[in-house]
Amino acid sequence: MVKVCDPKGITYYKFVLKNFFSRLNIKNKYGDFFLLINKNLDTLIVGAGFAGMYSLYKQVSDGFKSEIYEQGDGVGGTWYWNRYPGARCDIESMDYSYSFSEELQQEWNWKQKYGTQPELLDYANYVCKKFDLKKNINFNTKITKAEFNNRTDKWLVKTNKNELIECKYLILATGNLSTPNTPNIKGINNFEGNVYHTGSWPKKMPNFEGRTVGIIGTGSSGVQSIPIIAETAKKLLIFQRTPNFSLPARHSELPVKKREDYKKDYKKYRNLAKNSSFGIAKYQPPTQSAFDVTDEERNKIYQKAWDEGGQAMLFSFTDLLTNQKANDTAAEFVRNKIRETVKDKALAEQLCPFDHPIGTKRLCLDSHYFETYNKENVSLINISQHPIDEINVNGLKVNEKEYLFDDIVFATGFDAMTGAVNAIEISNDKGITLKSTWNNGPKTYLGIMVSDFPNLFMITGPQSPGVKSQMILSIEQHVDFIHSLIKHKKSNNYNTITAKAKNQDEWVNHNNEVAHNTLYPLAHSWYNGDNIAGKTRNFMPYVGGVANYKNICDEIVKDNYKGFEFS
Ligand code: N01
Repeated sequence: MVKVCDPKGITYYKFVLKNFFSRLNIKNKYGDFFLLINKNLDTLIVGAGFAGMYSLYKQVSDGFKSEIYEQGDGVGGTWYWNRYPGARCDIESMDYSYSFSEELQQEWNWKQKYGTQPELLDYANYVCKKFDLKKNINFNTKITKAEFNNRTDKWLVKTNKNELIECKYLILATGNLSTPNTPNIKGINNFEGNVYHTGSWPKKMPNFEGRTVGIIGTGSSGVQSIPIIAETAKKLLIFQRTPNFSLPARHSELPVKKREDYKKDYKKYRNLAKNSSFGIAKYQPPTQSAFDVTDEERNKIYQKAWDEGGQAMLFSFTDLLTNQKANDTAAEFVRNKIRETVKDKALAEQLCPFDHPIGTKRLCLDSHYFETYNKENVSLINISQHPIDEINVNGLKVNEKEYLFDDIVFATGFDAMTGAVNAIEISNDKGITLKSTWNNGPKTYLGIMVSDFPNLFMITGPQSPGVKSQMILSIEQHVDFIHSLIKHKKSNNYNTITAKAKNQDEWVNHNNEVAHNTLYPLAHSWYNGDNIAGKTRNFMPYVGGVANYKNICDEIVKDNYKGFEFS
């Protein structure tokens, strides 16, 4: 219910609001026309992607008064914003889907082996409708600030519409790759043509026919969109700072028989996924080292995985992500494929990655990415030795050379994992902001809570397997865990839950230890925060594997929620 402060609530809110605004240094005279939304919410969830939707479903099903606030005008999160040409999931759709409802997984029919963005968005809308979630979602509303009040043990949350809402629990379902990064290049605002970012693509697909397009970035978004843009653009200029490893996805329609067979055994596949490292049923832990076989046998194994498509290659041997020499065998196999595909030998060499071990950046999956460089209308501009000097009215300049185009596409990624959380000014009862506590890199307990920030939860936050796993599986595991914490608190009449600092420190150390036993930290990547100027370098995802992580969480629950403090 929306209302202007009623006289009954006035004293209480007067205090809270004054406190809230004085700290935020906003000159605002409370008492005049302040819009207070008095909803008696148990839970406020930020974001209506897959994490937010499942969290809402779970909360409402158990009788909690819960609502989502979402800045877009629809559900779907990643799949709502990333509408760029060629956008699709790099995990097969039979895996990349909710498992919490048997009815849902039986009645939804995936059409493509890898879900396309439109298909995934349809799925999100279908789920929203099926579980009647819309009535509890506030669209077009951005959460800007949140402050914990230790008198009421509640969060006071502010929206971009100048509304204030109180809730007991604040759940951040804000996504790991949801804050687009546009690099700070000189003159960036001077360009007079159309400007696009893959991470916030317009709903109406632009028509590139007959146009010259410049694209910056060759990560997953660039690798997916480049072949499609090249199909219609008169000219495509690709500005590449670092080449990337990419494997053929081998997309296809999903044969009906395969889909129905999978459905018959869904329980088995979901269990296999839960007990794997990356949360994908078919990628079970390998059993042999790359050096347990001869060179010829190894290449046969890589070739089989290459022909199969997807990320199978990475699961060929136990030591690909821990031993540089083992990794080199896979990396060279892929470089040779690039050399075989790209006709111009010098160009092929420029497309070969040498700067990082294969798999230590998110491995791209493509459809004819390298083949695209054989097209006459496509040019690679290698900016590894010389960055872009400036963007100007008609294009950009590199090393004094001018490149002209009609449209520019930034495929320049995201402020990953912490960007969306830090975009909300979250402060605890001592007035300390979460952003400032994360100045030297994020610290969390299990990627779920942060000590000193009571009743605040993150779904797939830093130091959890999220981005290194089948995301929806990790989302479900986190939502279930958070829900069990909240129910435990409620049934024992506690007011607050928080993570203990000591356990948080131990968890962060464990994360670092696990990561530093692998090759992951060697790459310059968003996993380390390297792509954002000024961001402290810190390996953020948990790479100990989905199954290990789940076992740790289960043990914590058995041990009376070890590391969490209820008061
Ligand atoms: O972003 P990225 P992305 N000048 O950070 C370049 C997921 N995803 O949107 O490598 C010039 O990977 C930058 O260069 P460099 C997936 O997890 C999934 O492509 O830093 N270039 C790089 O080439 C993925 O990992 C799918 O030297 C600049 C590119 O921009 C994550 O999202 C599809 C630059 C950014 O690559 C992010 O992928 C898409 C500058 N100033 C995304 N700044 C699926 O398939 C940046 N770059 C599910």
